[in-house]
Amino acid sequence: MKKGALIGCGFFAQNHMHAWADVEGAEITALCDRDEDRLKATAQRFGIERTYTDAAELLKAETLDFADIATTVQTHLPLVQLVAASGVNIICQKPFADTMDDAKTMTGLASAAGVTLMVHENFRWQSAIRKAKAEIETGAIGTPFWGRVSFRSAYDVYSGQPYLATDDRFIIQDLGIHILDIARFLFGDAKSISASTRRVNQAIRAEDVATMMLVHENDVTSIVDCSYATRLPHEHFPETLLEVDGSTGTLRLMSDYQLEIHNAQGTSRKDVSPPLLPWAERPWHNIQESVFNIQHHFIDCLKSDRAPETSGTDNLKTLDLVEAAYLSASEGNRTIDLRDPNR
Ligand code: NAD
Ligand code: 89V
Repeated sequence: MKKGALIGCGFFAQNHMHAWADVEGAEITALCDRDEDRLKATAQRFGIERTYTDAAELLKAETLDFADIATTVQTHLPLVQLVAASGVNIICQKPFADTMDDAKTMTGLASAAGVTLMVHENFRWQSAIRKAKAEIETGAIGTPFWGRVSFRSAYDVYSGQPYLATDDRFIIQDLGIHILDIARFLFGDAKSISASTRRVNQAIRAEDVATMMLVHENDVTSIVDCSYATRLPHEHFPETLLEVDGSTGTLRLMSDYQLEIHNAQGTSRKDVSPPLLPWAERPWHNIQESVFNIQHHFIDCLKSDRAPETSGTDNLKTLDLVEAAYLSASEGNRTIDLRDPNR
């Protein structure tokens, strides 16, 4: 049994706790939050007796295999520092870091301490996305040459996550990071990116619309677009839609989890809806399922001493896309050569 502690008992951590209860071979034995009310509420909800308001105290007192850091980005570096110094494996929420320097410091600390560090980059773990990727890999549409990964909604994300309305950066750093990661997952690493951003909702601080164009190392061109200002007749938050054109056919992941493949054999359509886990709530159930899937993967990796798919080191490439997208948007959509260290 891998024993873990959750650090940060806020809005999203409740999903982590439900998922941990379902992951075979893992057990959360202690909780930490500097907010006593949140700590107490989560401890009561999940029946956890050992609680701490200070992560250093938690690490001194507990014997752990892993720590699950579910705080917002500002505290990731000090917490990763503390956990790695205790020789404990780490799963850390996205966005991993505010800067590439912080991210590299964290991967360096984990590597020096010999601990596994995985970023909780869960969107690529949604089963609909994985089924789409599996179709591409079977050759159903030939060789992909163009793709679109799209998330457009007018869902009120600000009520659950109020910091999204006041942070200096919004949609690329919070949501685009997932969508860019899916583009990497489907088409591989990118060699260039350009981006444009808009703030449509004047009640928030930063951009709520972003359109990015990537050229991948295999010459696939992809469009990654995100919006929280898009009022559709059918709101499908939090679905990510896909369009992939290949040399012999096309793949579309449409709303309501409809996966369509068109090729010389004809057109087929499959329902790839995620399961509704017993603790999940619509419309969040696809994200909640991906939380279970990624946490399950983390424990598998610990058991088999493998690097996780979304390791800290892997996530540096997704973060680089985020940084380059902001740079491009701030310079009139300039195309950023991701291989150029001087940019
Ligand atoms: P939140 O503010 O609701 O919760 C964070 C909690 O961490 C708070 O209770 C706070 O008191 C606690 N905390 C902060 N610093 C601490 C410290 N040093 N020691 C102990 N406790 C500390 O935030 P949230 O909305 O739950 O978001 C947390 C992270 O999860 C964010 O980075 C967010 O981007 C991410 N998130 C990811 C997804 C996803 O699908 N992957 C969805 C929502 C949120
Ligand atoms: O990932 C996130 O932090 C969330 C959500 C999935 C709603 O975009 O903001």
